[in-house]
Amino acid sequence: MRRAVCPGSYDPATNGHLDIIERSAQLFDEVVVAVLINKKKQGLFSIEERLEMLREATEKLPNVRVDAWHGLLVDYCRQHDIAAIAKGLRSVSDFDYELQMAQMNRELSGVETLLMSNNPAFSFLSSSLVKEVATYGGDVSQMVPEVVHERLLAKLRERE
Ligand code: COD
Repeated sequence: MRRAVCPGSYDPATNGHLDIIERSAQLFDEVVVAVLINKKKQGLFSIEERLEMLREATEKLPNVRVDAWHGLLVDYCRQHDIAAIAKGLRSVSDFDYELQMAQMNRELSGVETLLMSNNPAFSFLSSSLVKEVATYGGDVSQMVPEVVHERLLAKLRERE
């Protein structure tokens, strides 16, 4: 079975993330969307909330599952027999960092990285910009899955 992982912080998932997940699901038999836990970074959403939103946003994709991991991504790949890391590239600035991580991960474990050119319609999207725009009342409904939009508005109301 050909398995890939789509790793990220997903705080929260955007339509750019979903595009890469859907395209990966067409290329691989199974895709794991892995929320990487960074204990040094306090996110807006808890890990459990991110997992719930991702599960709902990907429920129509039968070969996609969602998981969380703390530690090196390559250790997750080894433990789950995953041969490829699938990611999206938005820009040249993404490329430098993604290439460095791809080379490091290959050196550590032999796991290959597939860098997919992103859909230009989502080039400007990042979780942090979406949060910032929503915080100041901007409309992000077309930039994130519906479940994320609802949870984001609720979270921001809670914080008021
Ligand atoms: N369009 C297309 N793709 C997108 C878009 C978009 N608009 N936005 C994001 N993506 C894709 C990119 O491929 C990105 O890499 C991925 O989604 C995740 O994005 P984020 O912002 O949710 O997550 P990051 O960038 O914070 O994730 C970094 C990782 C968690 C993947 C990385 O830090 C990691 O692997 N950490 C685990 C520890 C480890 O192994 N470290 C050593 C690395 S060599």
